[in-house]
Amino acid sequence: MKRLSPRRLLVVVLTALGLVCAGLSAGAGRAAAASTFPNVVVPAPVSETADGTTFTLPANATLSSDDANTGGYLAGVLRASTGYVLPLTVGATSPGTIALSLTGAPATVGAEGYQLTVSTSGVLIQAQQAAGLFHGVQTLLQLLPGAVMSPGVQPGPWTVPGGTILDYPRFGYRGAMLDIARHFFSVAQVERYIDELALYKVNYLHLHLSDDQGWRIAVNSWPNLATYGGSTEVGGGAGGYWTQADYSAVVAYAASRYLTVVPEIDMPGHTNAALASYAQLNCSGTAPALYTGTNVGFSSLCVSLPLTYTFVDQVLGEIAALTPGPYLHIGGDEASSTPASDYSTFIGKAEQIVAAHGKSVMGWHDITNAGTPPAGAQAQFWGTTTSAPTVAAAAANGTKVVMSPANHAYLDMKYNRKTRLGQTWAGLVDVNTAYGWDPGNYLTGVTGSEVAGVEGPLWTETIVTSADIEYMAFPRLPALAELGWSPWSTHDQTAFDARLGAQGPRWKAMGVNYYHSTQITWPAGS
Ligand code: IFG
Repeated sequence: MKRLSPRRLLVVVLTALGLVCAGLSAGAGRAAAASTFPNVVVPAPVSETADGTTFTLPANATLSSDDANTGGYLAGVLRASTGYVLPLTVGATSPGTIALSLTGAPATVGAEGYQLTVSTSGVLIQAQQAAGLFHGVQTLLQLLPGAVMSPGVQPGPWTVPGGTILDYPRFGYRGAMLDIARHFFSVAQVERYIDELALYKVNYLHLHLSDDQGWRIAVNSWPNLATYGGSTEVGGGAGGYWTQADYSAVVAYAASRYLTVVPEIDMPGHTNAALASYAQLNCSGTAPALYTGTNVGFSSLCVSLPLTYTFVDQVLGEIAALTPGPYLHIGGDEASSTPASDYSTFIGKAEQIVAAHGKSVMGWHDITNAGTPPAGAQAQFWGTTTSAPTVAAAAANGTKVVMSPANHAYLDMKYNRKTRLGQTWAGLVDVNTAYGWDPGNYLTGVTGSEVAGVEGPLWTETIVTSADIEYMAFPRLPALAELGWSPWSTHDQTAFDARLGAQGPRWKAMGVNYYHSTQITWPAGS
């Protein structure tokens, strides 16, 4: 083999070195372009394109927002945990380090979606409406370290991955229900739950305001409902009730987190508290005692009594006047003490009263036994089967269906046999059962546009404190929130479980009393 001169050898080596460096840099370029966002956002966004850069929030960062409410919300969260001043300019002409803009968003984002762009110089969230900005802010917060949710100053750095997220919801109705009738909960307790629901882009809060064990909202034309009917609860405690100002405060707080309140007055069953409050509402003319047990199906309004419809009209009228949202929920479930023909008569009249007050009716899916509800109605499926002929028939006639199958979506079901709280009648529901179903293709004959969305009810026979609410809602509610928001194409149990685990540190930072499901790997210390 011919020996190379020293000069020739140097040329060969340098050439080879150059090729290697070029390859590496190209590889690095390729690696950067191929990097992906961390698998941490719940609900999973529609699309994410990482560019391999990162952005770290500087101490002198500024905020700008075209919407004062969302800008103020973001400022509040970030100032508390970063300790930075973070001056906020609303309607700024020049973008802040973090800018929330109502111009320039792609049309695909719709009313609730957003586009999030992270570059080396800052963050831009664009949406068509304020709700979209708010949802983009939730995603931004999830891209930041979990400590960002802490109420006290934490060390940074506050770094997010660079790139673009385009996102918008699959379903328009993504709800959570809280039963404040079996056990009473205060405005402050409900507002805390609202803050937690808002993290997962939930947009409806269904409040179960009356039942056998308690009436929880003041009605001026029927004052005994709250003062007497609200004076106890399951187990015999003091109960309580909201004034109309309290209810309006919850409605406003929910709206500030872009949730719409759906008030429920359950009837004709689940009405012992009302019947105990007014003897004249009873067919017998005699009021039953207040009830503090947990049986269901034993009470009924008096269908043949004209006063019953005056009562329904005045109660729903006062509540409708306090409710900006489109729905009044009339319950309709478990009316075992109402003869079937009477039930149909009553539900038909109640649906007309709802319409007369300018609202659309919502009810548990039992109301479809009384025939197809009026236009604009929503039936809430709570069964444990995957077929319900009367629901499918109503859906075929235009009724939208909110999916709450009890064996997947009932947050009062125990996680497992060892769970202290909750019930088991619909089965044991851990994270993967809560996640492992498709609301859009679950109920026979109810698919696609007939599905309004999903809701996670939390009944409170066994739930007494805010810590109890959090233990049952987290981590399953985020699973339901993802089913309501994310494209079905992103549905993947393993990927979801990893993203759910990433929520642990932020719940820890917020002091959320969540259940550490054994189906999830939780980061150390969370
Ligand atoms: N079913 C009853 C609720 C509550 C629940 C507890 C519905 C629609 C069982 N009705 O769910 O009042 O008692 O899991």
